[in-house]
Amino acid sequence: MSEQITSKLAMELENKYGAHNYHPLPVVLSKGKGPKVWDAEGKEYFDFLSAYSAVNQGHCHPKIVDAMVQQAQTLTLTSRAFYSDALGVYEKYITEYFGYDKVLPMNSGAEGDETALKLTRKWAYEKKGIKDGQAKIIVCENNFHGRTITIISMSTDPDAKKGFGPYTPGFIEIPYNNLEALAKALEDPDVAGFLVEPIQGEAGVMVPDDGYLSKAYQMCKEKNVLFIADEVQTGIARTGKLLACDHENVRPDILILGKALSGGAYPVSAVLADDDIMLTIKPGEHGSTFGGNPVAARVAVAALEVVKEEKLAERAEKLGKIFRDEMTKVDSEMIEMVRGKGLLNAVIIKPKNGKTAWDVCVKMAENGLLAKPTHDHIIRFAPPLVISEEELMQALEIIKKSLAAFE
Ligand code: IF1
Repeated sequence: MSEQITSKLAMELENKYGAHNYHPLPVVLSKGKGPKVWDAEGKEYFDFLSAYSAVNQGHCHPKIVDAMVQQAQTLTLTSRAFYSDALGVYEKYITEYFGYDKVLPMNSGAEGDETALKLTRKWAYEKKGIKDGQAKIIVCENNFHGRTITIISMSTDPDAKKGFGPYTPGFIEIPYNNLEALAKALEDPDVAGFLVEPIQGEAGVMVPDDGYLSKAYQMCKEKNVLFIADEVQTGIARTGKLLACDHENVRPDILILGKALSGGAYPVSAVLADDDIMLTIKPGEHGSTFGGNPVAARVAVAALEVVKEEKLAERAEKLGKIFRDEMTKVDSEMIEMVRGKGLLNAVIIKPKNGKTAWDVCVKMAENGLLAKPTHDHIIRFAPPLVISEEELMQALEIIKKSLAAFE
């Protein structure tokens, strides 16, 4: 039985017994439904973080929860030592949904990225003919792909990286949204892949110039280099299209998905590619105990169905425009810039009288809206895509009222 505890006690417990690898806002959540969450004392909030875009389908979506509960009561885990009657059904569904020959199921986003890196290296040696151990992968400055040692090895963020060496070699870092730098890096014949976020989330919702992704893709093709898209955060309708790459009609050679692939119900990630890439990994060369388990498989199918049935990409597109329009009209000295795509948006905050983005977030929480600052001066606004227009307008009122408190 779960015991009911106060917010104060919940925070004390986490501080005392949990590692201090996070600095959460002082809000203790105990319930969620659609775009809203409630704290331990019953106070209601709009959730404008959506667990970093994992909860695109809204909290506790009944269809996803049903799929999860039903499968959990039937069979939860087989390992991949055996077949299951859920996995193949999911694999057929997701590959047809995104238009790839094959999928490799994993659990976390970081594992998805790791899988893509291994796949790229294997392809480099078996198909491209790069000498064993020499393959290089181009990545972008200010990237965020997760927390494993190899992934932080390609990070340029000192907080993520410092103190965790030695690092994995084999990466070339170039500035994001810079095609000249990419062209130069692509001159190296040992380059096997270019790994890129279509919009950089952690960097503060950095939207590249129109044409960046499609030109980068073409340039990779000319050099027989794999274009690898990390759509862990941007994928699954968040930016107003099913994939952020769809805005430029780019079909990545390797596509990495996570987060909203489960609607936030379960850790589910996936790597999609065609046979000539995916089949370079043979039995015994990669895997995971939980990857593709029956619950994950059923949950992911339900989560993807919800995206189509409820037209979440179209909703994100429409509501995102309203959000940016309304925010741009707000008369506050603290708003330096509003940017984003679909319902993945950020507001750059100019500190005022010592008050920063953190203080704005604390004030918004008081007023019933949760968002989290990133890099001290940026607030990300990314509600569940099921939010209604009326609710969005209510949320905007809370944001305006909170900013006004600092005038
Ligand atoms: C944390 C940020 C978001 C991601 C992309 C892979 C992963 C992520 C593009 C790894 C994860 C997270 C993880 C979360 C904070 C969060 C985040 F602020 F750090 F950058 F979303 F914006 N690729 N993003 O954004 O996925 O292994 O976590 O499932 O607390 O580290 P994961």
